[in-house]
Amino acid sequence: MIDIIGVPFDLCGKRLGSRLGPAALRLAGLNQVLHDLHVEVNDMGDLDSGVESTQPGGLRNFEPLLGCLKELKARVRESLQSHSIPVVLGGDHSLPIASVAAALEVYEGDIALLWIDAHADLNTPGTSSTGNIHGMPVAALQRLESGVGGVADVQWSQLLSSVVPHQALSPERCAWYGLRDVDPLEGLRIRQTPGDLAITMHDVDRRGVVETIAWFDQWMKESGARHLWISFDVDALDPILAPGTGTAVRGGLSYRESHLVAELLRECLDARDCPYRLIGLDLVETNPLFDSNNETAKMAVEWVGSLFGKTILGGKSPQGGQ
Ligand SMILES: [Mn+2]
Repeated sequence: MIDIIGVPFDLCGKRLGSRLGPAALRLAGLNQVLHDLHVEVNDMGDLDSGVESTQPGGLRNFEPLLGCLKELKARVRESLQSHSIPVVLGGDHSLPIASVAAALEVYEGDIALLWIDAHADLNTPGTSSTGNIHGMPVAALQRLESGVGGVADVQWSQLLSSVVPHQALSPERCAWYGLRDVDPLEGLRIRQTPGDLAITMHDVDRRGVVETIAWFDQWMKESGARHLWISFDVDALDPILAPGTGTAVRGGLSYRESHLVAELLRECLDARDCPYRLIGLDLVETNPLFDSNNETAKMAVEWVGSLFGKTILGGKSPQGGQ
């Protein structure tokens, strides 16, 4: 069973408009694609997203974000506790602070995170050049220090204490895929963490999807985590094919590469000896205001279909351990 949770919240992103993402993804046929795979889908509708409000000296739109994250976390927790797979439709990429936090709580820290994105989203208020919280979720989940003082520091502490569990996400349980726009201090953080896994577009160019997903599978097995959360930012895709995002960066995954990523992840998950399972998914940063004929949402929906087992001939892939 999959629970679809729409979150039309875009107040912490670079450009407004990803609040239209949940509707665009539904109109692109998300529920039908999953239904055709014989997956039971429970569409829980959309959460309230609040209105713009920023305190002087504070993080942009912190108050509405906090309200939204608390509600999302409760919804994702319920979904996980009922053994469904929550699929969170954003909205901007600040939302996984809540969804992954819920998973950390329910599974008592036994999760790993696969962050498929052009960006590492590992900034803190102190290192961010924009102040947009959608570039800080991985740092929040790891409970990094804010690196600033004043109101913003108080708010960061409030975010960590009220959303992120004390048992934070271990940096050794974070993997990135498709990176190509990483700030210098984010790069430094990633390089200084021995156990994390950062697969960049350079790696994809050089070694291809098959080998890099094999790295990921091996890393998952060595991490010992039994639960996998995937956070998929559509800006991982090449903007020539998927222009509908506020944070487009040229040189992303092609249509074929992105599908191969999803198909191979499904093969890994379906393998008889796979020690981990997929527990949840975010699908974020779809922004129809920058799109052309809803192509980005359609591509994201097809990608989800591949992740949940759609194959060209139907049935399981021959490599899937069946
Ligand atoms: Mn991104």
